[in-house]
Amino acid sequence: MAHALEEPALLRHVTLLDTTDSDGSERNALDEVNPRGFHYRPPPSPHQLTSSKTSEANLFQTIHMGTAVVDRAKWRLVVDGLVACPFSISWSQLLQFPRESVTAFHECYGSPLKPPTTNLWRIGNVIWTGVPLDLLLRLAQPLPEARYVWSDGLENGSFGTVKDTDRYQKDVTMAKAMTPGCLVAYEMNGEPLGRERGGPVRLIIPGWYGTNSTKWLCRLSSQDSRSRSPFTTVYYNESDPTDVTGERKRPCWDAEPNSFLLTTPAEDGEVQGPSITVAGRAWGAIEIEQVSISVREAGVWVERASVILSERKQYEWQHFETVISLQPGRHKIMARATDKAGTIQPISGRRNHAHSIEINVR
Ligand SMILES: Nc1nc2c(c(=O)[nH]1)N[C@H]1C(S)=C(S)[C@@H](COP(=O)(O)O)O[C@H]1N2
Ligand SMILES: [Mo]
Repeated sequence: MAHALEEPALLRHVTLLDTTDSDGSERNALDEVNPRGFHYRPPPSPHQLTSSKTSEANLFQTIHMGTAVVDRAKWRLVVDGLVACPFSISWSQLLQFPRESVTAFHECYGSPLKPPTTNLWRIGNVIWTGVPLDLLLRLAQPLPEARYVWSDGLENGSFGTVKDTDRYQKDVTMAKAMTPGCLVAYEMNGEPLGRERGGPVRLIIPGWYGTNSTKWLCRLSSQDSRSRSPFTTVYYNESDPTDVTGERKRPCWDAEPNSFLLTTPAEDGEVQGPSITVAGRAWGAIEIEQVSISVREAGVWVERASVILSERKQYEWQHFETVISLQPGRHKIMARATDKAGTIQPISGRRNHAHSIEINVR
């Protein structure tokens, strides 16, 4: 992005720090964690996600340890670590920076306490607005060895087997952090971020699972290694399905190709045949190229249609629609997405396994 020229002028809007490692005072903006404990608000079922943009009310929420109640007057974002020019920014300083918006699917990886075999449809598509992440990082001038950016959330607490952790912390590669669309966000769908959404300010890493988009953001630290937080080691560090030994771990970063069947036919709905409109949405870290529609016949999936998707804007989910012909009776229909790198959604055994529905054709 062409942010380099604006940088010197933007230094007026930050407070320079004399240490490259924060003293932790940014954490004073936390008033309390209330309520404490895990909170999950499910989305509607996939076929009810009929609008192309997901409203606040229809977007799932996932909170591990509790909701941070943040004092915006005390809030500061520290940008430190392996950088030449560490600084902090207050809320009013942040508003002096250029703002950008990104339309992106927002998908939860699913519970890290459960095996990766259930497809949970924790998905939506929204517009985030805030300051481009690369702009803030460039202003701090990361050293060449800084290959990761650690992001800290203000809350503390317990989750699963991990007790009394002082913060939520995630990491993102410097390479990804520098790409367009990554934001230090303060609005969703044009509205200020609510408390449960991570307000006043959260990180957005579009294309990656939601877990990487740290809410109640207070620190961005450039580092030469991955974070050792429970949320990057104990959790969200899964067995790499491409490793035959099953021993290698990989971070839950890029969202794998995924899709769901939408509007018509609705789950268990009865529809008039023989021409059936099959529609849905597909998404992934890498743009989806095509979706194949199959019908279960005598115990096997038989492909009936292959839809080439139109070009994706930013990281939005992509719509697909096609017509297939079905005889009267009960039918099982499946959608399977393939991304531009050629990765196909698995039929079973993974969080992103293909969605299928059953319909009665008249
Ligand atoms: N600080 C903090 N950030 C967080 C979380 C959290 O518990 N604490 N949950 C993560 C997870 S797992 C997801 S899926 C997204 C959910 O964002 P949402 O609740 O706005 O949908 O936030 C991520 N960021
Ligand atoms: Mo999540």
